[in-house]
Amino acid sequence: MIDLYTWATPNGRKISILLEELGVEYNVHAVNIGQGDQNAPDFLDISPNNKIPAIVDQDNGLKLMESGAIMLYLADKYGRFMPNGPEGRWKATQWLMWQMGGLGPMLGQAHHFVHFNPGRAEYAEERYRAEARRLYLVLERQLEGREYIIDEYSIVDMACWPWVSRYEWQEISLEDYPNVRAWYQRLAARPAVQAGYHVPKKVGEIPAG
Ligand SMILES: N[C@@H](CCC(=O)N[C@@H](CS)C(=O)NCC(=O)O)C(=O)O
Repeated sequence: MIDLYTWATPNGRKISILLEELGVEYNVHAVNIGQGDQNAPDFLDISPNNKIPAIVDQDNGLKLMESGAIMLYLADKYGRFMPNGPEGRWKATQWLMWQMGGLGPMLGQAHHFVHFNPGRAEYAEERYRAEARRLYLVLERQLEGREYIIDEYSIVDMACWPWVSRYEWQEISLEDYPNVRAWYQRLAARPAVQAGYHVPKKVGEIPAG
């Protein structure tokens, strides 16, 4: 049994979507990052970087933080959503690293400067607005002729999708990225994605794209 520590954010939703896709039972612990729950000493014992998401695998006592590591662990534990062959596995790892090092952090900065604090730092706003557009173009090219980011539905799609679901905060119109839009809507139609989006609680509808 997996214990999931999470909040209604893109990084948190990656893991709840994966757990829903796996169809395994899991316990949800809401960590309200708006009121500082992430700094509680017992949470730091699980997540030393004091951020969600984190898991505890009750089967073996393993505690894990960092959404990319958690996704790799769960895909490995349950033997699903990662390609079997070495080339596919490395391509999946490559795109997961792209999400962890690029798409997530850059769009997160766009949320801070473009959505929450407009007019406070012109250079930062311009930089992260431009970086968001560049990253969407990278995804648009990768999805040309593909239904999923690495040919088969994988943890890579589940890692990227929650960040794209906040396209409005990033001042991105998905109409400008037709391949991304079709992929976004393809995933949004999946019952497991819908269920995982609303963990630990429903805070609004899934944006239509
Ligand atoms: N690289 C980490 C980033 C996690 C992260 O940024 N989590 C945010 C929510 S999406 C958080 O817990 N923020 C609370 C804080 O910064 O105090 C991961 O992918 O798990």
